[in-house]
Amino acid sequence: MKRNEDVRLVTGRGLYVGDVALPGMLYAAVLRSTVAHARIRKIDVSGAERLEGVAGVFTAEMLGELNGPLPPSVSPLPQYPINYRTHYALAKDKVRYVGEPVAFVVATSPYIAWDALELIEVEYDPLETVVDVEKAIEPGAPLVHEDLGTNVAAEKSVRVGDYESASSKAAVVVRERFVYNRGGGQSIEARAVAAHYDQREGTLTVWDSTQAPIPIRNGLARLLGLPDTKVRVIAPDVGGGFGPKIMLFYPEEVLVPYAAMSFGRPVKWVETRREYSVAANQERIQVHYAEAAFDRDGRILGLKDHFLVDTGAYTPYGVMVPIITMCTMPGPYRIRNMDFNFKSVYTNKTPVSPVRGAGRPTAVFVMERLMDKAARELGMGRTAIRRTNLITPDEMPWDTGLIYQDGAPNVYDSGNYPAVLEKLLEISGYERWGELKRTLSRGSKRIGFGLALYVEGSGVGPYEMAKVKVDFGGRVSVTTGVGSQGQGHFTVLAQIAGELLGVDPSTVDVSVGDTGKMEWGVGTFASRSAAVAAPAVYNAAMKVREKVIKLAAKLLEANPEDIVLENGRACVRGHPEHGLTLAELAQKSAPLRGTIDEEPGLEAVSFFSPKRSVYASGGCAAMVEVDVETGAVEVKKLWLVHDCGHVINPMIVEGQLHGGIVMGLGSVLYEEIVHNDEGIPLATTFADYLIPSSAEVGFDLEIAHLETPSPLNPLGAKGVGEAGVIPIAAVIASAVDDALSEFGTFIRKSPIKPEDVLREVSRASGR
Ligand code: MCN
Repeated sequence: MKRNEDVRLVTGRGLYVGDVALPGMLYAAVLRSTVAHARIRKIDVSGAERLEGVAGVFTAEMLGELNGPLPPSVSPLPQYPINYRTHYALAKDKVRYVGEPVAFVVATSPYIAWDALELIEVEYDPLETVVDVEKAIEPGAPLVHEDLGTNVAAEKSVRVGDYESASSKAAVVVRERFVYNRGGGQSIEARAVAAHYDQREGTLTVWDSTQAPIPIRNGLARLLGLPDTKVRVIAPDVGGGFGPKIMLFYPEEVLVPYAAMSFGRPVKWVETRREYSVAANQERIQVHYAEAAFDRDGRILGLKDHFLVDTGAYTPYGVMVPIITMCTMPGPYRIRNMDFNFKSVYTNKTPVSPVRGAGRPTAVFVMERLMDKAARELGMGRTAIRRTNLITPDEMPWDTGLIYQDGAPNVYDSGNYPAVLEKLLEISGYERWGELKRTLSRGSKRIGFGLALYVEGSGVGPYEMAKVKVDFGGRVSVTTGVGSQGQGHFTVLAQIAGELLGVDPSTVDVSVGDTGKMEWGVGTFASRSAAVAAPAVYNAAMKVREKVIKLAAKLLEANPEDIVLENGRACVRGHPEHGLTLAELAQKSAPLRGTIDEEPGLEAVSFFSPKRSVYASGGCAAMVEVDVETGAVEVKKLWLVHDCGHVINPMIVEGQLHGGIVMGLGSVLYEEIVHNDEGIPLATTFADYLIPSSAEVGFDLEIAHLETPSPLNPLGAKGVGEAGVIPIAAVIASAVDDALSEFGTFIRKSPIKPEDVLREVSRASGR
């Protein structure tokens, strides 16, 4: 089936926040810090206030009760304590990164608002900056938050089994320092917020390009002192999220509604691309000191990984990223002894929160690099060492012994990792890798093959809710809180309700991300809509189905077991002419006269709350060409085997994997957020921050699916939205090393830029 949302979107009928236009609207612009670390001595807004068309200028002092730290986006887990520090809506006393909001201007046009920013004078007393995460934990490093006395926001040690004793018996211990650098999620639409306060009704309506409208509504109501029935947050069409739009709150998400209430006029703020490059959260940046111990046959005896996560200036998302990294490290391997330690470290940079993959690409990069290195040292094949260590289906459910981001045990619910590996070798023509490497390498160009395996905890709870309804015209509708940023929810959720109620899914209306229609839910992140929101739709649709069948059986004088729902009708099995349309049944369920036995209407609300996360898995192989003279890496072919349990919509799943893979390639080959020693970001446009274009993704891509249904939800589904991105850095590093095997290189860093390749070749070959 085609995607239900596409005709509307490709014919320009989408509604993005930028499209929201209301009479009397004012426009906002944000003055951002141009320095990474400084005390604010003075802010003079008088020049801006005098500019014609400026309605008002805010600084921290003018925000009254809002002049305090914003609430964190996630509640702390008792197992993982943290010294939270979150943004103020506007910086007070001190700025801690380039891009931090300092003042907020509201004017009659966006151009006047931007002009006014130039008239605001800020005097900064510069402070020493701390940019590098390893230097940030050294004694005497400048402190991002002086009151803490340290830059360490959180430190956690976790032990499973006894690594020291296991490694003392090892034949080989491989050790490395790995660095995965900073990157972001680049949605086509940057962030945007519009708000309107209706003074007569006392209601606040906010349009927000967010992945989590319901938590934003709940938080805004509390912050602004309104009952939550008076606050409606709508995430209309959202032009991509990729993680950074899952904040509760960004400063602008508070400032725009506050300004709308202060002026009694609608206010809109639309972020520029350049602002996004410093003000939208980023991720990835970690440094790992990792080692793994193996016996002579290549069996893993234990894994040790002490790592640093650069969390930037604040910790809005707590320690979710390092927890996910840690829990992704063991991957599909049978590892009984583990020793982890992570530190989440403040630096003078844009804050970190999950970006598609959320700490997993780093974990897979580190783990798979260790596997490759061990294979090399043991003289084993990269495939053989993996095969030796894979958890088998009869060992499921497999408890890693760790505690996951939802506070529940990190237990793999299902999966068939040996089958993933064998399928990957089959579709990638593994037996011919050596021959192709020899025959296709020529001149300065070397061909190499890589492989990487992974397990991905997806579909975290706590719950989602859905409403399914058949209206008097027989139209089926689904309402859920989880917004779509492009994932295809308008199609997949329609499919689930349509199939259970016997109607064509393309006729099912799906409404997402509007607290005026659905008040309960959490949001679109952690690849959870298939595993959490879709089961809620399933539960609600099942309730409606039962109601339809019961009513039809009564009216048709038949047994409920004999009622079938198809083509928008409820009929007696074998007698399609003996039936009623859903429209007729809906009308009869809520008549204008007489009495009824049940609640009126063919409508039901239900929820789904998973006990734990569900664990998807996959394997990726790549063929690359590396030019040893220029250092350029070109992907020639990529194969991915993925298991997200029952695939609800194959086309959408395939599209999600394609998108993820391309994002992964950006992360490992092109994208890097670089800062100089003063904390000034050096790549703030797409001329400097390279994202893959169609020229870079013209390679062959083959995807195969395995389906081991999850026992933890009624659809057997596991997540896929982040899956493509997760193995890419690992697989490309493995392939680059293979291509450069004559030099004996070992890639320890992502991204792998041409200069890294050349440096690695010279280092390894002693040139
Ligand atoms: N699906 C399916 N069968 C499965 C699993 C999923 O048909 N077994 C479908 C789902 O119904 C949904 C899509 O595949 O339509 C992705 O499902 P899921 O893995 O549950 O992920 P979410 O819908 O929760 O989306 C979140 C995920 C994340 S965390 C990021 S980041 C991300 C991503 O999705 N951001 C995206 N994919 C994105 N795709 C687009 N176009 N834009 C983004 O911002």
